[in-house]
Amino acid sequence: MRESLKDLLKKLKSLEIQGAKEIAIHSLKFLRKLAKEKGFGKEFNQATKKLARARPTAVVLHNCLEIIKKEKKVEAINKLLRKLNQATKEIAKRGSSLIKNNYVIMTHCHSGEACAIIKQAWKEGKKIKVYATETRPKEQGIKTARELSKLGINVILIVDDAVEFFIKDIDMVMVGSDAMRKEGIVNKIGTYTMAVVAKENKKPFYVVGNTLKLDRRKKLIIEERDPHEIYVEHIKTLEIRNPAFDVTPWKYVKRIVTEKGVMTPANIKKLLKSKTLL
Ligand code: RUB
Repeated sequence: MRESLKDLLKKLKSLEIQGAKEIAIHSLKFLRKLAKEKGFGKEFNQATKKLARARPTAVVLHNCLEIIKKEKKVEAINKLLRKLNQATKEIAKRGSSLIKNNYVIMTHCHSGEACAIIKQAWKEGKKIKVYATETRPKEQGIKTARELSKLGINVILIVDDAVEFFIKDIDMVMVGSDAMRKEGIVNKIGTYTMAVVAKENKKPFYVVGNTLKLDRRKKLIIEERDPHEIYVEHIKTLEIRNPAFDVTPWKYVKRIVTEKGVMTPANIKKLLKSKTLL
């Protein structure tokens, strides 16, 4: 039986399904089933709108929907799913070449693509160590720490505020991305701080992202989440803000690992000017 749209939206909004790529993959699989049963009509359009709104900053799904809207074919969805999975494999190989034996890597939140690189380096026999930030308030960094340490990788889980404390111990920062825009890299809140701390300490800051993360939307959309994720007590004069993402300016980024190669910020800015989505 097909999972209901309501259930999928709940999983997306609660972060049971999280990370730009997974958000797109789960949504595409849902839409594929819907299209097979009901075609690309009104119900399909309504579902795409709701899914796109669930996590608006992550641009992969948005880009995929633009392609599907033009092609209106199940094969277009299949092609995108294949493309996303193939991209991760390419990214893992290309990114792993940046990791030397005995490297210490710092990462933030849970990025499937950044984890794929770290796992690949481990698989290639490199001895590595990973600092993973807890990632307040929803603690996706614990997912990263569990996933990598269960493979046997030495992971050190730290609170977000300990980035500066440990930065001297690391060789590189490797984080994922929700969107790559002209303004910079959009990723989990705290990424910008990590980038500044890295720069201050002359540590290279690498970003990972498949090319469906190129964000040519005019408006930068930063999702603001439920304040209750931070604190629940209601006090009249207490305001709680919970932005989920920030934008790291390009000047902090050393290289971006994409499925098409390890790129400079200038390469990405050039790609952003071209219109082709794939
Ligand atoms: C996840 C996050 C990830 C990017 C990239 O935020 O910021 O770094 O989405 O993930 P959230 P991936 O947990 O709020 O979705 O590499 O898996 O596409």
